[in-house]
Amino acid sequence: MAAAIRLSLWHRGLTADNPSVGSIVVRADGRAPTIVGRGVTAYGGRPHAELQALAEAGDAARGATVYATLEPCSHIGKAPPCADAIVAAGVSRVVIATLDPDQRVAGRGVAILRKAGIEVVVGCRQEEARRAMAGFLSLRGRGRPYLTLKLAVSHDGMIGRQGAGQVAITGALARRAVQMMRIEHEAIMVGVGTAVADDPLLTARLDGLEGRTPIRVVIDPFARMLSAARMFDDMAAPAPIVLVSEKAAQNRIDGLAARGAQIRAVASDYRGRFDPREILRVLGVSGIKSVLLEGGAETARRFLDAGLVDRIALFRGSGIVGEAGVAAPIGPEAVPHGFSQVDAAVYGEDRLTVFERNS
Ligand code: AOF
Ligand code: ZN
Repeated sequence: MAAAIRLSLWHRGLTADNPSVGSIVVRADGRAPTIVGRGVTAYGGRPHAELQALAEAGDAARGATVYATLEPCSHIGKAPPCADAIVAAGVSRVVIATLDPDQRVAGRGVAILRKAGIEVVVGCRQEEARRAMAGFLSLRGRGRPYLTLKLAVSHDGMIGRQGAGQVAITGALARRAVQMMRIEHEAIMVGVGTAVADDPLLTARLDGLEGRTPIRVVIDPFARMLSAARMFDDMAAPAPIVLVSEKAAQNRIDGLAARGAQIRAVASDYRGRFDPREILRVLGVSGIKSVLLEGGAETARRFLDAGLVDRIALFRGSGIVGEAGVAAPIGPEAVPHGFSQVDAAVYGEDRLTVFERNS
């Protein structure tokens, strides 16, 4: 299952509204177990992982064990159900990390397998697999994308400097790690304050991965975003989504649309402020499973206060911002309140700590 989970990570961020599932077919035959088939959900979501693993295994699937990071599907989509294909292949045992919350599946995949006399084990490395498809599980299970807050905090607890545009808090290695994080999400989101002050590109700029820029989202109730923003210059990247309220002036909306922005209306209160919950709902309707929130402090604080941040990727730099610093939206304590540490890494002078919200 560990191998199947690693395989599933290959297509993270590339399977549209499908999860990236990993599946392997293993034969023991009284010798050391051997992998005879491997599959990962294809780009765009089809074919599913199990069908590819079975195809590679061919006749060797008969009597073998199939490992799948998600319950094999039972619905008829663009292809017949994976559970039926497993039965037809004569597999004798199926090991599943986690059940599928999709209404069309939800236990029916397991039922098909058991009814055919196949031994089924559920829950193997479940936590790890659930982390690998957190976006899918969130969208299907809660109707909203999984939200990761990325923060880069200086030694003196600041995320930037007032009026200074982008300030380097971390070094080059950590910035590359952020680029990797971006391509594993379907969307990167910033508030309009950051979009105007920093004029960020928010693209994926790693060698060989230039085509992998996720959808960029700007929270902009009054359409204050400048149509000259650099974000609109990259014709190869998906058109940025600008979330506006009914209070936004039509001429400003038109200016952004003319630059290629996808305008989405979000309900707001009488002051034109969005409920962060509504923002995630609207993104979920577009099939976006995971969002990386990149700032600024005010936007981050609002999502934190609403209890909507599922994970925090906290980079701590060694430099000092000093005068006119913008304070981080979380306190100086080692573990943010309500979160637990799940991972840590070192990038040169900088440290990354990853936290998940306590459920
Ligand atoms: C599997 N193996 O590799 C994946 C599964 O739009 P469709 O027909 O592809 O169905 C999408 C649903 O299929 C998705 O919501 C999830 O429940 C399941 N994804 N299932 O057996 C796979 N990616
Ligand atoms: Zn399937």
